[in-house]
Amino acid sequence: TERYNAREAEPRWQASWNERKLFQTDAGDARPNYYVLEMFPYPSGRIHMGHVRNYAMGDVVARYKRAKGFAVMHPMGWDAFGLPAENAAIEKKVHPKAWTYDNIATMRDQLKAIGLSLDWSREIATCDPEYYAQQQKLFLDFLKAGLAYRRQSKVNWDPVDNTVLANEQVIDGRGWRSGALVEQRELTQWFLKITDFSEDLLSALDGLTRWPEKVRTMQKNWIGRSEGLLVRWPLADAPGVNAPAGEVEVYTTRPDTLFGASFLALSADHPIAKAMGEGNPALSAFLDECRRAGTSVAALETAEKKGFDTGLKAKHPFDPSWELPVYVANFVLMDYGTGAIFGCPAHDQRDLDFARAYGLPVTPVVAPEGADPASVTIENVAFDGDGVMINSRFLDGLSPSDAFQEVARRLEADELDGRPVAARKVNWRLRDWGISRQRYWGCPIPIIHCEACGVVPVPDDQLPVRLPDDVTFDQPGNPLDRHDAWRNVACPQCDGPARRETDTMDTFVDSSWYYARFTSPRAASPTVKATADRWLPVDQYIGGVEHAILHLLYSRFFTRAMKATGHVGLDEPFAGLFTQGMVVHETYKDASGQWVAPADIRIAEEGGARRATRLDDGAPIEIGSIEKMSKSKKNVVDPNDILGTYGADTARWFMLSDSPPERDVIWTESGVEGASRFVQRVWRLVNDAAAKGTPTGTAAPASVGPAAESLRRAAHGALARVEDDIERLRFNRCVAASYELANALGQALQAEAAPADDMAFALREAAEILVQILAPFMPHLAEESWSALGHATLVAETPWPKADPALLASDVVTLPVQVNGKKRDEITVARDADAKAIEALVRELDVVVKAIGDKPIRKIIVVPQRIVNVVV
Ligand code: ANZ
Ligand code: ZN
Repeated sequence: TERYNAREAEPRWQASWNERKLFQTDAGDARPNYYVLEMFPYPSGRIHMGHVRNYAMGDVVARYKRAKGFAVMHPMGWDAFGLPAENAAIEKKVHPKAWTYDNIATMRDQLKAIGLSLDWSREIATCDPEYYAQQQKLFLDFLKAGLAYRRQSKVNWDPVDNTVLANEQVIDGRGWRSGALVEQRELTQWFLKITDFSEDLLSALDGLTRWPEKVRTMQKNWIGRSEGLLVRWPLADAPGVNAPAGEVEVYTTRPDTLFGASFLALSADHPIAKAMGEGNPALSAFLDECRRAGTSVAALETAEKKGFDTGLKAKHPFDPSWELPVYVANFVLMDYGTGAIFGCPAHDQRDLDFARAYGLPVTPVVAPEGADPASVTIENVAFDGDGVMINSRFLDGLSPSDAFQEVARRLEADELDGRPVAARKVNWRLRDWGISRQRYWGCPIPIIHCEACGVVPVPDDQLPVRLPDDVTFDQPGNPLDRHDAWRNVACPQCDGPARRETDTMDTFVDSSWYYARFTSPRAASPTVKATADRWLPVDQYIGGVEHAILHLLYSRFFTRAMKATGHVGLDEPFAGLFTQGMVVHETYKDASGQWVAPADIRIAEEGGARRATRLDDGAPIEIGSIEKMSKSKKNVVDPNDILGTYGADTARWFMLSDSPPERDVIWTESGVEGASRFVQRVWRLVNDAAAKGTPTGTAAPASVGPAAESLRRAAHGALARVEDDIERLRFNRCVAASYELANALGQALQAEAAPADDMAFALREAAEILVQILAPFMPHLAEESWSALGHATLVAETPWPKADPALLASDVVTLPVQVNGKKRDEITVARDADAKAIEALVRELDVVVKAIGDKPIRKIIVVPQRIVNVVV
């Protein structure tokens, strides 16, 4: 047989799939539907290996489900708005639109070359007016429903470039281009009311049983429901201190630790801090410093804890004679709780760091269970575990949770100026979603500002608000602000002078509903509800774990908001979620410490050690750690090179072969070569089996000898395993099962020069099953092989074969293991294992060892093929 020529075969099969429109999903299709979706790519320029892995996984599921008789929707599109296009415009002087659509064209061709079973007729790009017109309608519907609103909020302001910066453009507190210290400015911005759904977004996570546990936990933490207490602390008179009289209200989730308090701390934006800053230059400078440091939670968590003693004293709610200092501290956020805390250093790490820096007392009030209260001390690690209350007067001896209740009960009953000292409060970390971006390359917010009428929604018949093409990037700032002809319009209500909103939407908005748009991608409304409801939720969503929080949470919110506005009839967009690992690669450095690309080196094995040298001059190269493929470390392998050398099937196969899909896969040249050899091996096996096997469609012979039976078992066993493993997305195990079947088929072919009828049948059957289980993974090789086996139809149109249960009867049995009549465990052993062997296994079982403790075993009763009982 000639070698299989992937470069010739792959485009040929892709053309036949296209001709037959095999992957287009028809709205009228009566079969049960299945929606598989991979997170759509940002058109950055080229497809990278991470994309190949992601889409290869989705394609296995799509092709398998199609073979199983589902009407499969498997669409593709482009998350096409965003900052990189504007940066390209500034740096390379290309228009964002041209840059984006060029990239899309390149990447579309690349994706097509991978042979993915995508329905390209549904392709969308979020920067198409056809798409964002509908997004503008959604926004206006949300506005009507009270799910969108305007308020003042902070932005990063670059005082040199006079422009707003996105968070990723602020590097170490400075503007990325100007290097100027970034300031926080207040702007009026648009918000979406995700907090209306906090409770539901949280509780519905429990129903998402086909989501990774870790993603659900991350969402839970992000939504951040906490139960706590608002506690009012009266301020002591402070002669000589310029302070408003009154009180400080704090929010705490640990009122049980109230007797361990050693200070109060205010946010730099707290009204008291602001008022005191007026007449106090030192404090005022400190407040400025806090505001500059960045407002992200991450920035606050890592920054050194700093404070400023205001000189104010607050009185303890249980003891007015106990006065605590009031600081302004950089780790207290204004938009959480009340913007003020009491610090309990012994039981909160931030408070402890702060107390150590400012010489404040550290009093433990919770002793770990079983510890001697007298000996509990805190060094540099705060204790946040459970235990028993100490040093806490009437709380001593209680558990922290009982102490919480006791404090709440007492302070709710106590009064200060005629109102309760404390009130219970549920707090949420989740904030409303600010979507205004002062950028050009995004979806225009369809609003007009009129001097007379105020905020006026753009009327339906004037939608979409299109982005103007004639913009310039020669000055910093948003080009829409400078585009008078676009900006200045007549008010739709009074016809008076008005101007358009020049902010565009956060690109996360674009990706929050694209999965719904795919169901009716050309409709003149955001969705066609009945069609959306037929396809949604997405049965299997696959993407990177980096989107575990924001993208998924925003999408879950959008689905709810779209339901509230009549566009869909469900709450949860993604029934199944899978987060795949990354593609990683070794790194290489030359003697001067510069990164070197894998393509520029040679690696040789010498006495078991690997040594690298540079291809051109033989200079030694240091082999470094294995890292995520990235341009900066030069350890990227371009999918195009791999496709050109080995073909798409090899790349797809290797991507899914080595590691479990949720883990990282290490890209190695030897691994790819191994995959490529397997492609050729399958091709030889198939041709050999075609020659020696029975013709297509021959029925099974009446009697089958042991050798043929054993091959049939191998084939049906592999088929059943692959089916089960695809359902569970365990692709690497499918690969292993395929290798085993290929081995069994290879051995049988070698043993049989002229097979009898039963073996001829088994050879053919095994070859066909092998091709069919490979088809979702290596679809081109599978078509070529299917045709070599004499089929006139495509394997892509062929139903998934059924494993014969009679050939699956396993030769192992599972036995329950009892200790004194109580079931503790089970073991799986060979059906014909003898009592002695079973006894030996049972003695070593962890649960048995634990259950009997140090008692001697009196007897082990083994009933072969039934049960084992250990008597102590
Ligand atoms: C006293 C205390 C003692 C606290 C202790 C914790 C441990 P979660 O659970 O995330 O809601 N806190 C409250 N408002 C804050 C703000 N605006 N900025 C920074 N920290 C703030 O966190 C609630 C806890 O975070 C609160 O409980 C408060 O510190 C702090 F051993 O009060 B705690
Ligand atoms: Zn008007």
